[in-house]
This record gives sequence, structure tokens and C-alpha cells, in this order.
Amino acid sequence: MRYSREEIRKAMLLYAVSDRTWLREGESLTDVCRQVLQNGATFLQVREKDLGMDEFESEAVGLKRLCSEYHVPFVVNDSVEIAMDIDADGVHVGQSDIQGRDIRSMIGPDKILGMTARTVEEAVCAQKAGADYIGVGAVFPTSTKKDTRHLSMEELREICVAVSIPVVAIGGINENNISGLGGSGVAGVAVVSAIFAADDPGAATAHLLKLAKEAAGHE
Ligand code: TZP
Ligand code: MG
Repeated sequence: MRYSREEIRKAMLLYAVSDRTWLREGESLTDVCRQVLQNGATFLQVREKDLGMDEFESEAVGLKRLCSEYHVPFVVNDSVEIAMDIDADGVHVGQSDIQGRDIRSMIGPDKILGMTARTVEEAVCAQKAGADYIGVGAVFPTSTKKDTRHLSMEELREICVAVSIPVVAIGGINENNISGLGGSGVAGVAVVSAIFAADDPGAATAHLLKLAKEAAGHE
């Protein structure tokens, strides 16, 4: 399925990034993601740092199917190969994944390409390299990703101004600080623990969706 630029921008609003480390006994990632999609998440990325390639791929296949039921775009973190093998909607790559590789030509024009950027220069390069959106962070302190740098609101604003593709903020975003992103120019928020570590991921999603609309200036 080909998503239009406008559909991709809208889908940035509440971007869920999976993390099976928060699953409780007997729970599957697909079950939790179903609750998340039922409650309004607008985009899903499978990001599972502790799974072997085969397990990662089979988890990704299940989530792809689920997302297509909800008409929500689905991307695979890091692995262009798995994204293409399973015909995901696209891939999300970091700066270390793009060195010396033209990801856009590897995936073709129709797949969604997300790239992480932490500076204006990286953001402009990502746009030139054919990214459909940029993930920028960490905008708040986070314990989910260890090797990330904290970014000021000023830097976030500068990145939003520098590129025409949508920017999704990531890193430590939760119901208490999300309003701080208002006026920054972001198209939405990407969230791991505020959804997946919540007691009720579905309810957390519904609440964050409402707050994300306010932060992104939708209402
Ligand atoms: N990239 C920058 S911060 C981060 C990633 C993947 C982790 C975000 O996780 P959380 O739990 O929403 O802070
Ligand atoms: Mg990566």
C-alpha cells in the first residue's frame, strides 16, 4: 500500500514504538498492539532490540497483519532486509544504519522511509536522502534508549523549520510533559514506555492521543 505525503504526516500524530520487555506473563506483543491500535495509535514501529532476526521477523509479520486491519502504517526498525522480506509499509533507520547506503533506492519509491536525526544538518541530509519523516530526540530524559543525546526545544524547533517533511518528537514523552512540545512544529509524538509500560496500554494510548492533538495544534 502506498501512503500519500498527507497520510504520512497525519499518521505521525501518535506513533507507537513497540517494546516487548514490558509484556506481562502470558501477554503477547500482538495482543498489546491490538489494544494500542484500537485506542487510536496512528502509526506503529516494531523495535525489538533483544530478539534474534528470525523471532524479530515473525513478530513483525504478525504486527504487519494487525496494522493492515486497522489501516495504520507499519514500519520495521533498523532492518531494511526484514522490512522488504515481509513487505512492511516501510523502515525506520538511524544514522548508523544509513552510512554508505542509499536506503531509498534499496526500498523503492513507495515504501515509507523514516530516519532519526539529532541536528539540523542530519535532518536536512535525511530529507535529501528521501526520508518521508524524521524522528527527533531525545526531547526529554529517557531510560529506554541509552545512547541518545538530549535535545533542547530550541534545537527541535530549528529542525522543524529546516525541513518540509514531518518531524515526530521522541524520547521520554509522557502525559505530564507532552504539552511542552506545543508550538515546536512537530507533527506528532513517538512513544515507547508511556504506552508499553503503562498498566493499561489501551487507556494510555487514548489519553495520549487527546494530548497529542493539542500539542500538534489539531484542536
Ligand atoms: N530514540 C530516541 S529516544 C528513544 C528512541 C528509540 C526511546 C524512546 O522511548 P521512551 O520510553 O518513549 O522514552
Ligand atoms: Mg537504529
